[in-house]
Amino acid sequence: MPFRFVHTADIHLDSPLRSLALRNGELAELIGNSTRQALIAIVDLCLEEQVDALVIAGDLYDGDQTSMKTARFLGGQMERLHQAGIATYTIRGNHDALSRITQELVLPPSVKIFGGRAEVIETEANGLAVAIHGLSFAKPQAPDPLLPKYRPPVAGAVNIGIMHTSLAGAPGHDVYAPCSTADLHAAGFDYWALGHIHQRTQHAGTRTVIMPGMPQGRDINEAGAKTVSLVTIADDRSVTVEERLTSIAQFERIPVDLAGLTEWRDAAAAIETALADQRTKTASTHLVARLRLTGETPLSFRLRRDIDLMLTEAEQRGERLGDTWIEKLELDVRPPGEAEQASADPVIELGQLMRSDVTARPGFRDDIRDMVREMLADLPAESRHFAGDDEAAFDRFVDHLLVSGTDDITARLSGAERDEN
Ligand SMILES: [Mn+2]
Repeated sequence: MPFRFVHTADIHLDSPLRSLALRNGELAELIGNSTRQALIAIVDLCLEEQVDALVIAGDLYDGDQTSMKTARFLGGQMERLHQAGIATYTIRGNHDALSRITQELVLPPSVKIFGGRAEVIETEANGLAVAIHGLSFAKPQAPDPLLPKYRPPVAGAVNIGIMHTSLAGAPGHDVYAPCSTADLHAAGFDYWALGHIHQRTQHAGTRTVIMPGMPQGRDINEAGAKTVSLVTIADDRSVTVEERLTSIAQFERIPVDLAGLTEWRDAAAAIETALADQRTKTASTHLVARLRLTGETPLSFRLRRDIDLMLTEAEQRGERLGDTWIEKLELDVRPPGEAEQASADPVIELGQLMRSDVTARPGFRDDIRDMVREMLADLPAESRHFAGDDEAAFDRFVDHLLVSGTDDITARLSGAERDEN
């Protein structure tokens, strides 16, 4: 009889909303509740598939400020597994290393939380000997490799390792329990249940090494459908992995080309077509769209001036499609043939002057940079990434502000002039 389990990580339960753009109360509630929905979906899957165990490879919680409400919710879900005779194996990652709620909350005895020293739990499922190895982060930082601390594989058993790791790491990101996938393949374990990186990857090699990604994205930078692994280890120790959908809502970037369109209603129709197209490709119940309007169109001025109206149009069409939300509407549209019109239209000429001359002046740029820095300082540290994480990215962000600010002023001037006609 095979040993079957569900492997997930990085649920970040009750993570606070990270997108300042979620001004729609209903949408904010949907996203705010989505990590809980994902955990419910994971437990449902465990029950439906009658698996032997649930494996959570760290960052179950989002931080040490996690409330007792979150803990009670978690306890209730663990209880459902316990009642069904399904064991839970979990480790702590960088986000839940210091969480006190796991100590304060009495979880069912079927839940094993590995400690800061490597341990191996030997169990038997359906006649197959299984050894489950785990090690928790004792602190939020883990700059040294943890693999050497794991116990050796148990002879004659199926060996499953649970580890929270940034693997080889990525430039600009902190390193957590660094480790090469080659070393994991060579460690003598049958399956490595990894966590930490939010994007799913199966690392090819002699053994099965999987970073499942998070089961529910929390903002546009965590776009796409999210899943967990349903794993079956047969008596001959062959491993079969199925990917199962868990995200209740999925973020998607949707480009909409408005090139050549002259009528407002045609632009709204183009948005509806793009939304409907993405809706059919979306596996999760809810689609949360970031629309980006592009192209040369005479509507450019009106779109910049009346973006709130077009947002309402898009929201209405999303409602009509069902379970389709607009997270943000971005504008990257230009008036057609700007160059030829320049001499004829003083507003366009002024716009070009601002872009080529005023915004390029060092004193002006420095003032804008200082203003942006001041505003960033007022935001929580974790919300500042949008303005770039290094000097070059910050400069690009300021460039973008100068260009879009110039376009906005030009649009307003042009709109004011037209209103008088
Ligand atoms: Mn992590």
